[in-house]
Amino acid sequence: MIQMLEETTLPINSVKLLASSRSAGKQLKFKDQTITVEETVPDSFKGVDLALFSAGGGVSKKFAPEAVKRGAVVVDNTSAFRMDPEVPLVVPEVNEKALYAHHGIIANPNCSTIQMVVSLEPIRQKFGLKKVIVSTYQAVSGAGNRALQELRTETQDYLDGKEMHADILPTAGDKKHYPIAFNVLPQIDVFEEDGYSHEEWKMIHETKKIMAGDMNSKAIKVTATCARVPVPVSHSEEVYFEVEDAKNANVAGIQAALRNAPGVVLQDDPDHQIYPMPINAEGSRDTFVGRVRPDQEEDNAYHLWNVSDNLLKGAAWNSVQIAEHLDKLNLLHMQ
Ligand code: 2RA
Repeated sequence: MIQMLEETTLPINSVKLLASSRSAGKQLKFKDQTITVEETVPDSFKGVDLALFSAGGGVSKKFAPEAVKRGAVVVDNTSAFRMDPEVPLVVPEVNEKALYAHHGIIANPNCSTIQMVVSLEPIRQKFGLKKVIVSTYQAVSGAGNRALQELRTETQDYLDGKEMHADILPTAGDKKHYPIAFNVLPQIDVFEEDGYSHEEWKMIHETKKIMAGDMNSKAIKVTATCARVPVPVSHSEEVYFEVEDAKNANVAGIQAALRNAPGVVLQDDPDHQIYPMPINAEGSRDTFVGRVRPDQEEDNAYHLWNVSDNLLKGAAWNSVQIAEHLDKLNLLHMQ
């Protein structure tokens, strides 16, 4: 997030870095300045125009309203407010206009949702969208730094012929833990009563809220299966989608829509084995799309494969991009 702020076009005069008391006193760099991290208290937000939150839902619930009370606009990267009907859930390429309805807090969606809606929106605009079935292959960094360290340790242990030991994945919030190295885990976050994981629940309801304005909308049907793969950074997704305008839709038309879409890079040339891969997406703000092809059974259905850096477009960049769009629309008053 600091790196995205260093690169932003926002007119930033000064930056404060806030954290818990445990991290207070640490020093971090912003451009050529060294900034000391301060402990967050409600008055930390006095005089702050824009507050970016990414410290867990509990912290956001406690401090985001305090920041708003003191005049800041909050862009929240946690799930605390995503389903609040008063809080816009925004991916600028898709629903920038939802920003006009903000009351101080804007929610940044879940990483796996963001890259999917970025790749589906240009298709929806051209041909309409009825139904989506997505299967994800999500990077370990989505579960945090400790999970990434766990992947490294397990990989080394496996290569050294030692037993692998897991403490964190599939999710710190559940009872059992399994190695991610040389493995695939069909669980991201905890399971709901209906058998879907919470990550899958997020993909379904966030997509409906972003694309149809209501988390329970029936205008777009969505189903998701989310899996963790031993990739450090960048999520991949296979997306099956049904269009409304089956008569006019075809692969060339879908590719043309994607080629011209903001935030999308089309990498789709099977003859030359050109398609998106996580190792190439890391460090980019774009969502890479390829493997566009018709479904073999349904006349109105197609498939695509997308890959995006989950830490940038899936989190830090989308948050700062929201702030840039707030500023452009005059909804953020930078002093
Ligand atoms: C994950 N989507 O990849 C989550 C992070 N927000 O675990």
